[in-house]
Amino acid sequence: AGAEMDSETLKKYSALHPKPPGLTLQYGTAGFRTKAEQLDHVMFRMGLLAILRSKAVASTIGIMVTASHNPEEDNGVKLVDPLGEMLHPSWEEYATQLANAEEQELQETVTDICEKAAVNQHKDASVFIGRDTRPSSEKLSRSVIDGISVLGGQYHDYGLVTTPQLHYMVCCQNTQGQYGKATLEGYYEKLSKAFMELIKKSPGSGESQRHLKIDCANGIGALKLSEMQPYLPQELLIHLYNDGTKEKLNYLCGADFVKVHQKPPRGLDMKPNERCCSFDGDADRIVYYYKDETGHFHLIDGDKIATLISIFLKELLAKVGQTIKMAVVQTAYANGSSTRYLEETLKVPVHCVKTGVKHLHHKAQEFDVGVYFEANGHGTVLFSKAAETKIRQLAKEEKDDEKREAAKVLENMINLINQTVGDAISDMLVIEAILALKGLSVQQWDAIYTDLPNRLLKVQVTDRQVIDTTDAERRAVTPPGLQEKIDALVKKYKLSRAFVRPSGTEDVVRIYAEADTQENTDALAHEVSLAVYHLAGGRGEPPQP
Ligand code: G16
Repeated sequence: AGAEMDSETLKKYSALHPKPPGLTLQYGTAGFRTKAEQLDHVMFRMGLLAILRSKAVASTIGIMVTASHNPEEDNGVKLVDPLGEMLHPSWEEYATQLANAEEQELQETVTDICEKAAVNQHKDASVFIGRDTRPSSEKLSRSVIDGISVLGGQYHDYGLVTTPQLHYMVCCQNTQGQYGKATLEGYYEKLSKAFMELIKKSPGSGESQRHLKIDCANGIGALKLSEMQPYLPQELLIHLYNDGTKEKLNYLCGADFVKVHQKPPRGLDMKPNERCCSFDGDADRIVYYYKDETGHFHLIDGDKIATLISIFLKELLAKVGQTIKMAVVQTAYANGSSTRYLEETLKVPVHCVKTGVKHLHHKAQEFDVGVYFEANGHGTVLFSKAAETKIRQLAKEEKDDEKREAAKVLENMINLINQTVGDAISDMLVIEAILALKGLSVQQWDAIYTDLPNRLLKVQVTDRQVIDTTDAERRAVTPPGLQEKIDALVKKYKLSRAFVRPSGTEDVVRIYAEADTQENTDALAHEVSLAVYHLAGGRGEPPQP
């Protein structure tokens, strides 16, 4: 049985990870995230929290030390729930309480959480740990281990892994291996096997090789892709760039950089029409792109990934002839053209939720097949238990050849997709398989619909929490007058839309705008950023056009 908490030991260990007095951190879009040097106490305390959570749900819990797309100097922590989901929202409050308790209140806070969350302290506890390649991550993950040890929990340290790999491990462990083997080898084998089964059926398979250039953001993706390379079939040749040996993590490269700046990453030379993609710092996001013959850059973001996957799955579901209902979940950042295409042309219901994978994941669970993607390239597909069982059964027993074959393809898609969370490696293989099976070039994929010109900007304000939003973040409720101002600005342009929201991972306010031309979009985005600067307490120089 798990050890009871010894308050003297807690005090002693906590003193080794002291909280800077007065420092308050908010649980953000994906856990705590800030400058690495402010996080030692948070990591220790999240080690404590993971044990409490593990005892409360009698399952293994995951902790990932990463700040994903943020600059190298930052760090952060993501907590993983039993089936690989993000930490349940009801526990975010406990996480915040624990992270912000002053040294002398720590013991009391732990006891308080145990009471509120009905934690049975006598239960066993187990935690899986992973970390990204940031220089600060190793030390911070040792602080996590200190927290775990104080409360007498078991742990397994996976060391350097991608965030989605850790989610996968946790899910494997808690499903007693049903989801897969909880090892890196198990992960590589599961995905590569499903991928091979899929592309076997593609036209010209065995003869042609597919080349893909990958910008690894100078992060963990490079390490894990090179480990995976020997498992991949010869049909897919991956070429790794920005592998972290020379340059800084996420600096002028990576999925976030490419999406926000709508230009290629540094360090990857692109020939016309070559298919390229970028991972982010912890390999849970992916975007594709190419350059045409005129040198024009084309971004294929999360919305186009969701569309490609939806088209493919819809065709297969029609073939198997079952009433399996599919829906797509997006956020306010989704390009207006993507939503229109999905609803009007593909005739798939679309739902809009707040930013953050936790919100998309939750909504997607309502459907037989829920495709969710953020425009920034973070997403996956969820299959309900019932849909999965039905598909696996049809793949085995269906007499009609065409139906059975379609069910088999769906079954392999289920095996290839990381259903626990968005996963750049898994998403990449899903996309490569679909393109191969449908015989689509990157240009043809891009041409499914035309994006409305769009722009993402950031503005710094003294306190970003003065902005409160509603309607899945599409309208600002405070500060007074801001939404009215945005409405008036949006009216000046055609096909226009704009919204603002405080980031949950960086100390900025994010601005999104789209309109009929890039010029108008940029003008609108700039005007909205000035409105934020003036009405929401702008810091530093006013935004420049
Ligand atoms: C995290 C979340 C994503 C979110 C992104 C930006 O991504 O997991 O869901 O879209 O932050 O969030 P915000 O606009 O609130 O800063 P990552 O890849 O950095 O973990």
